[in-house]
Amino acid sequence: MHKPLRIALVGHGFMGAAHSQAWRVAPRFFDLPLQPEMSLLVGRDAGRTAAAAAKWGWTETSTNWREAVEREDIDVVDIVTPGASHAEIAIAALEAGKHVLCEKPLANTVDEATAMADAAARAARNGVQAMVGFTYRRLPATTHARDLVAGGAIGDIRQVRAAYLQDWLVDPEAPLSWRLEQDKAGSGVLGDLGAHIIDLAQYVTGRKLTEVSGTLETLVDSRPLPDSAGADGGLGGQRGTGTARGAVTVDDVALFTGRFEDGVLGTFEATRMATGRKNALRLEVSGTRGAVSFDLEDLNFLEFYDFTGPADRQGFTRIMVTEPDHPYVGAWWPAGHSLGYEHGFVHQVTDFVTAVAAGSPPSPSFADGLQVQEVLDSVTRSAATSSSWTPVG
Ligand code: SOE
Repeated sequence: MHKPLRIALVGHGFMGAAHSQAWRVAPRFFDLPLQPEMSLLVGRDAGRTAAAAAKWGWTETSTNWREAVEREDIDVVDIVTPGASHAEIAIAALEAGKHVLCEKPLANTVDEATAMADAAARAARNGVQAMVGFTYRRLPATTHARDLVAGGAIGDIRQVRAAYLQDWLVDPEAPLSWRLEQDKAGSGVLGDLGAHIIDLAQYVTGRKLTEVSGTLETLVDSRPLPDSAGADGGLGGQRGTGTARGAVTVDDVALFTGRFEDGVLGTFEATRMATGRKNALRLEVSGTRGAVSFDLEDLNFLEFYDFTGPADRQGFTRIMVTEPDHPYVGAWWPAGHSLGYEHGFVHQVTDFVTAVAAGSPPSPSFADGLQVQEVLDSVTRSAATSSSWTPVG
């Protein structure tokens, strides 16, 4: 039996469920070097927190996140609250010597993200680890895409196309939620979905964005209030029965062009207005020898184009990334037995626990999260000033 790793999860909405499932399942499929224990679930409302704890299997509950930070019998603080509280909780936890896993985007502002990255750097000197949850890096197909690109399979990168398309705001009567309020979420679709494609494009290409030029748009600026606080920011959901409306204070469409450090151009589109697209994160990287193309709505596949083969046999090959040799797959089912959305979260905690046990910095680090925050901030500044190219950082 491995040494226990006692986890406190702060938050229990959509991401709380995804992380809870990951903590529960990871040690059953992966041979983890430490044994995660689901010790404490923290939420603002005692009744709802207790119900979530019973559903997901957390031993104790609290309505005060400081308990997670102060208790000696907690090793990891996992943060899945709206972005506005990430910095305060993460910094306090790191200063108390807790390892921290924090949902993306790392924070709501560059200043907060900088303070978090500084706290993580200080904590690292004492063997305390911090990681930001860019989950989509940890799907077998995206990791395989990264490996193919790094191994030269597509040659020199010529162009990048990234999009994250959802449609839950197409209906002007879809209710308000915290994701649409700037004081809680920081930004709208840019930070929520744009952050994912920025991270994934940089991860798969192995290159950082250095300048951007963008536009942000709020197409529906007020929405009906939901009936109860229970509608905690799930995507879409039912509108309330009353007539009261609240202001939407963030963007619902974000478009930008980015230049990577070696001059390669990319286009980025993040939207909740893409009618019919439910959760379509798409990334295509074109190179001199080939291309890779991924779509989250078809996540067991990676398309690969080999530009070096005979011309009469060229075409995108749909690689089914479900063989035991593919990243992460060997721990799951027999070959060809597909994986789903939640597996990325299981892989995330697996990699996190492995890094904590090894005493080595996990990736993506808080410094990586800060760099994504700088890209988001540059897009916002570019949009606000209508300037063509705005440097990152
Ligand atoms: C969490 O990783 C997250 O980014 C959510 O916040 C988005 O809204 C979701 O649709 C994709 O995942």
